[in-house]
Parts: sequence; C-alpha cells; structure tokens
Amino acid sequence: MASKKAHEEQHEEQFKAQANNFIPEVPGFALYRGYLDEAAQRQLAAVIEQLSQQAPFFVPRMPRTGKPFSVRMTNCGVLGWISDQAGGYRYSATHPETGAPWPEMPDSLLAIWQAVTDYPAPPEACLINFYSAQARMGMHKDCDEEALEAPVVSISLGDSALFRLGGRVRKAPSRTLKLCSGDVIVLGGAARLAYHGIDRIYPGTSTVWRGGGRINLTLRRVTRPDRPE
Ligand SMILES: O=C(O)CCC(=O)C(=O)O
Repeated sequence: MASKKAHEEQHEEQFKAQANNFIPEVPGFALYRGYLDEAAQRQLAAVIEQLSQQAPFFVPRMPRTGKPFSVRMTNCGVLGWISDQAGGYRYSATHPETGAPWPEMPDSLLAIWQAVTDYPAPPEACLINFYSAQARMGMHKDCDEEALEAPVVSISLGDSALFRLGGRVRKAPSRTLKLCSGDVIVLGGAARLAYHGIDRIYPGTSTVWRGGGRINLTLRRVTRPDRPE
C-alpha cells in the first residue's frame, strides 16, 4: 500500500495537473476545484469562527472618502491588511479596533500554502473577508505587498461567488468563473498583478458558514524573505 506521504504527493500532483490545465492563457493563475472536502471546509470554518472571536470582523473604509466596504474583514498572521479613511490601504501588526496583535495563522492554512505554491517562505498575512448576500468586491489588484514575486492563495468557504479575473491593466478583457466552497485559487507569475473582484454572491448555496454568507481567505507574503547566505 502506498505510504500516506506518497498518497498526499499523488493527490497534490493530481490537483496541480488539473489546475495547470485551467485557463492556460492566463499563466500563473491556477484553480484547485474542491481542494477542501466538506469535512475540511467545516473544520476550517470552525477555526475561522474562533479566530473572529479573538479578532472581530471590522468594517474597512475607503481611503480619502471613508466610504465603507460592503465586505467585513479580519486577519490572522503576523500582519493584517486594513484600510481606513486617514491611513488608506496598508498592513498592520494589530487589529484597528482592539489594538491587539492578530491571532496566529493556523497550521491548516500554512499547509495549503505549502501544497499549492513553491514559494520558499510562509505567508505572513491571511485576510479574512466575510460577504453577506449583497456584498461584492470591485476590480482591484493586490499590490500593497513588497514581495510581489510571491503568489496570493485564495480559499473560498460558504456561499458560492462569481469571481471576475481580468488582466494587468484595468481595461483588459475579463472573464468570470463561479467559486464554490472548498475551491482554492492561486494568483502567481503573470497573474499576480491581474485585476480581480467579486461580482456577486449566490445566497443559500452552502451551509458551511453558520448563518450563511461567504468567507474568503487570502494568504499573502508581505515582506521579502531574507536571501539565503
Ligand atoms: O473574495 C474573493 O474571492 C477575492 C478577495 C480579494 O480579491 C481580496 O481580498 O483582495
């Protein structure tokens, strides 16, 4: 019988092969459909619920206008992404309302990063977005990180969503794909700075997040790891 490690490696290779066949014209973009099975989704949802008691969801605001985002956010890891009227988009080591450090990044998230990226250092931030039925996220690119050579790994839990992926300039053509609970995507290589957003949520499509709605987790490396000696 194959060892657990061999089985896991085969599982990973299979997912990588599937992912590499997806949207080949967008190099660096990978979709791992159903990466987490239902038990793993529920386990992760329970971990996120617990984290959100330590670091409550807050309402981020647009720089300058102070307009509230429709998503609510929290983070785990040594850094967290925040936005407010006065300070704009940035990473912070502490929660903007409680002033406390973010909770530690759970091992289950570090394991996903290791499985789907070849990046030689762990993620430092996990932004946790909560989408209620009406929430959406406009097209944007993730560019507040110094380590732009590191991919962004995005995990979906709960209600399905319509994800929009564009190009590196705002005017480039875009396409949509539905993301379901348990799907993982990677924005790396040329896709790292691709515009992307969430057009809509499909309410009532999952029971994984208690009370309904969608959770999205994005794992980011913010600072450049030290060069090896
Ligand atoms: O919710 C998603 O799938 C995308 C989230 C996102 O684009 C972000 O947090 O920057």
